Amino acid sequence: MTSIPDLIAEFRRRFQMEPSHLIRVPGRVNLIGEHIDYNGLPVLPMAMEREIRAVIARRPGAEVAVTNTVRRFADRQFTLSRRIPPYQTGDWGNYLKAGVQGIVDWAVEKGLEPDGLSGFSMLIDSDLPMAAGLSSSSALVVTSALATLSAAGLSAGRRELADRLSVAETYVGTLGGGMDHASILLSEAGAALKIDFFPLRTTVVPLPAGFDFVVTNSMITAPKTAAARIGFNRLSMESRLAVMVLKKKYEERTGAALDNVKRMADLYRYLSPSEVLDMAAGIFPGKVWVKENTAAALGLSEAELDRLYLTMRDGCLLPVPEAGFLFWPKVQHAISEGERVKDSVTALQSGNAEAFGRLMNESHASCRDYLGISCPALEKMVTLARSAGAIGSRLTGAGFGGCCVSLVPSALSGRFQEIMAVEYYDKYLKSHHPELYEEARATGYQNLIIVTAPGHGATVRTLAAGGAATPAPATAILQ
Ligand code: NG1
Repeated sequence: MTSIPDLIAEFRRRFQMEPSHLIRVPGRVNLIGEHIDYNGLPVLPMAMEREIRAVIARRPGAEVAVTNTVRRFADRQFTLSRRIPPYQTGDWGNYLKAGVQGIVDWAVEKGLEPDGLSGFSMLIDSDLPMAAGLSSSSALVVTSALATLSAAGLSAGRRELADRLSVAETYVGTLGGGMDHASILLSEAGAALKIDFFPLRTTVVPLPAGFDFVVTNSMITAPKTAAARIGFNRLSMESRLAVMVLKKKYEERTGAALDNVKRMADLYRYLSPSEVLDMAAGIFPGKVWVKENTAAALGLSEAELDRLYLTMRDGCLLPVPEAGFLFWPKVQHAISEGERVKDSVTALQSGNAEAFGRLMNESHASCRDYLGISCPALEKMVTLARSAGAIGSRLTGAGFGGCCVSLVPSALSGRFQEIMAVEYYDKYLKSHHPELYEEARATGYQNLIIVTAPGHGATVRTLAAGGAATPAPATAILQ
């Protein structure tokens, strides 16, 4: 990663101007609680010590010009306006636009005119693996949002930004939840963060002494953009539909109205998790759920079902999977994973690393069996990790590839990393994905096997007048 003085020098070279702010935004690794944030259920991630770094300067007018130290990410330039039109689906610039648009919307809601915001120049650098389930996309959204605030000299609360930016990221077309932005903005160094949603609440959770969290990158890429976003969106759409069917059936049976129920967590205001599971067991299994019977169960026409639940932001319809909607496994995962997060917090608060490790393993099995988001490479990785000494190992993030996180006794950590290097990269990857093996060698194993302590949330610092290389103390841009 480029040092901060070099990044500042590079900014001057590329833009011929002095930078005013340094923005640092970490990635996150989710320890447990996968694919349930959009169900409103709690999650337990920690911020990583890998991050995006950006230096920026305000520029006159409304142009936003962004350049990346990695040339693969072509320069992007666009105009800040009330409605910023997106680039083509899949363009990295959409994450930048999502962050800027998020602040424009926030400003308008606060009664500020978008004219009060300003364009900016930004140079980005990162040592955070991309498309690997470590939240590089949300880190980019947060970076561009903080740049927009900094250029305008505005300040915002971390919590309100986390809420705002999780909605803002849907600009790129994914129906994700709020875990990433909350973890990135609200984490405290040295601990994990339990995050509850609607309303957003956080609890600092201690991590066991004498253990390392080792993140290993399978090299199978897990992008959420383009075609892969259909796979991701289908998971959140099926969960949402399943909840609506449960709500409707309950109302029909009892005659009671369940108000404001949109997500699994909302049902828990009326029913316990095991009551929801029992009810779901009586409704979903043994039937193929297609548009016709799903629409009928909800009292909708198929056209209404399409419009209300199956239309993505770009207007495309989510296809119905060949086997029909898989409501029952989604419900089983969401309910059990939510309970595992609660049990994990209890285990960690009482220093029971073994119990937490078991819950990590159970979470992995649930992600694989109920959500279908594992793949042969991830299965190989967790199996190797457990036999190399991890007391818990699971895929982390959106899945379909990306990374695993393993809980490893510190005394075994060095040996664990050597075994993973040889057994996964040099043997498995080389024989099963030779092209990825070459890429792994070029990337360097130190960027693929990452031991990370829990890091702190994003920071914005002003750079001393004249662009002195030493950042001045944190400003109040983030409160
Ligand atoms: P990653 O791992 O960054 O692709 C995505 C979602 C999260 C969460 C996880 C799965 C976004 C921005 N991120 O994260 O909200 O649903 O998948 O637990 O949509």
